[in-house]
Amino acid sequence: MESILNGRPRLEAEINQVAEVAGYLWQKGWAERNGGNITVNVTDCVDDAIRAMPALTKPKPIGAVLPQLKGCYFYCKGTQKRMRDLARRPMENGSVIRICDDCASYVIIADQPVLPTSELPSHLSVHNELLARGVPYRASLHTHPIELVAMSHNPRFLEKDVATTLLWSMIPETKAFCPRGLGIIPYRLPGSVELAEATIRELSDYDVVMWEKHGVFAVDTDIMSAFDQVDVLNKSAQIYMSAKSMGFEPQGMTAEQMREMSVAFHLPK
Ligand code: 2HA
Ligand code: ZN
Repeated sequence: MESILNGRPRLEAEINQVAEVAGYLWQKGWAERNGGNITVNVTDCVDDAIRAMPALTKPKPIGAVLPQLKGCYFYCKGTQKRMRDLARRPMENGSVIRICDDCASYVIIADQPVLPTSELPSHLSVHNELLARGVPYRASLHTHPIELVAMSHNPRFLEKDVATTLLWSMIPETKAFCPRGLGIIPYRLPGSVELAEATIRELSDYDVVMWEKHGVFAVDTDIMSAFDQVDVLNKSAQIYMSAKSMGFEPQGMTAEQMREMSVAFHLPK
């Protein structure tokens, strides 16, 4: 079948990585039914032939004006699509969109007119902010990691940096590979403007943020790295819960051991 991926190895590699991560999300039990979203800014992989491709749909409003996104292209998971299906057939369960010159609407250009994720306004607002800040982050991930979501049902873990400090202290890797920690966003309606705005604010201090009693939102240079950050945090949450279910409060690494990690790995916090 004719696909935008044919003859474009860089774009194909990017989409294959999305498919691989979608499979992991399903295998981990973090992506029930249509749960979770992925968007990747693929503008760097776009050539003149793609720029000339006709739109498959009429322009649709994004719901926000996002000036940094002028002429940008994104791969987006489709709304109501399952991660486990996307893992096998990414171009049937997601699509490539082009942001129109008004910076307020988009068209779908390939491969099929699969409507993008219900969280498109929040995802695109985040990408707009990442470009405005000049950071090299191109991928955003929303998923429902079981143990992290369970922790968010305890008000103690919603206080600033309490969960971060605990999770970092469970195993040295977590601080090394999620060095900015886990931001916390109080419960807001899924898909709401309030949730999008709070997410953008919190992402200036963290790469991964918790949506209370719902899931996490992560950003990084590519989708595998965004997944890895969530994975190390959730691994720590699993270690914490394993210790608790053995009947004791885990000791955690000491403050001195954590400081030693920060110095050795030149970590920001
Ligand atoms: O798109 O997880 O929060 C499915 C979701 C929305
Ligand atoms: Zn969700």
